[in-house]
Amino acid sequence: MNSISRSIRDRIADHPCYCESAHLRFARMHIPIAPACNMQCAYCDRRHDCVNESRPGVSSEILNPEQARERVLRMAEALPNLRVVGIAGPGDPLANPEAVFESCRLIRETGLDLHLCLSTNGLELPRWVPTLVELGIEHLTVTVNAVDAAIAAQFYDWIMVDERRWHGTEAACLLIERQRLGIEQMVARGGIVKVNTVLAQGRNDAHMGELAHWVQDTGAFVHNIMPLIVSERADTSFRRQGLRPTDSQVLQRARADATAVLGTQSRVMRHCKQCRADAVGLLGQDLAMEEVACKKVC
Ligand code: CLF
Ligand code: SF4
Repeated sequence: MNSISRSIRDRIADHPCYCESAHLRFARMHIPIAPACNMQCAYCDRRHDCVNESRPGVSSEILNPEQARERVLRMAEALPNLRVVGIAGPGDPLANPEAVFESCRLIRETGLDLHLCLSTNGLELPRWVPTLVELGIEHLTVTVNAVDAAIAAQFYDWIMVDERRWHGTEAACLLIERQRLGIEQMVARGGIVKVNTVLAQGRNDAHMGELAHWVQDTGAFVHNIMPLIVSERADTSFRRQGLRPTDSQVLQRARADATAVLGTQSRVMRHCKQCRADAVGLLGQDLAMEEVACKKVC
C-alpha cells in the first residue's frame, strides 16, 4: 500500500507525530504513569525514562491515574491546540496495565475530544489488544529494533516472560513474534500503528530495508527511525561496548532505505524529537520542565 487511504489521512491529520504537517500546529502531552518495565534494552539505564520513546538522562515524576486525569484537564484548558494524550513511560505502559488502563478510562470519562496514544516495546501487546481497542486507543507505537533474531539479540540484555528471564536469540525470537502478532491484531481492528526503531551504528544500520519490509507486511503505517543517544551518565550495555551516538549520515541512509520500501516520504517519520515521558506542548517544546520549575518557585 503506497498511497495513503483517505480515512487514515483524516485520522492522522491532527496527530503531531503521525503527520508531519500537523507537528507545528497541534500539541501532545505525555502522562508519566508507567514506571515498571519487563525487559532490559542494551541502550537503557533504568534510572531514566524509556529510551524507546524518549530522551535518556531525564527522569520523570510518576502520576497516579487521578493525578493524570487532573493534569490532562488542566492542560486541555491551557492549550487549545492539544490533540493527543500519549502514554510513553517512563517504563513500558503494558508492564503497568492497571494504572495505564485506569488512567485511560478516567481521561475518556472527561469527554474531552483527544486522541489516546500509547507506546510499547510490544512484549505484552497481543494479550492487551482488545483492551486497547475498547479504551479507544487508535494510535499505537511499537519499538522494533530488528526482525532478525541474531541482530535483535544484541539489543536486549534480557526480557521477562512468565516470571522467567529469557536471553539471546531465544528472547529475541519470542519478542519479535509477539511484536508482529500484536501489530497485526491492532491493524486488523482498525488501529494506526507506528514502528519506532533505535538505530545503532554497527548493529542494525544495514538492516533497515529488511525491517521496513516487515513493517509493510504487518500493516503498520509509519516507520520512525531514531538515532541512538549515548548519555555520559547512563550505565548501559551499549555504552560499555563503546557504541557512539548515531552519525547523521548513517541515519539519513537508514531512513532512505526505509523510504525506498515504504514508498512515500510521509510513511517515514523525520521530525521525531525523542521527547520526555512527561513532555507537553508542540514537539520539541518541554513545557513540563517549565511547569516543574514553576512549582519549585511557587
Ligand atoms: Fe507521544 Fe509517541 Fe504518541 Fe507521539 S511522541 S506516545 S507517538 S504522542 Fe512523537 Fe515524541 Fe517522537 Fe514519540 S516526537 S518520541 S514519535
Ligand atoms: Fe528501557 Fe523502555 Fe527498553 Fe524498558 S522498553 S528497558 S524502559 S528502553
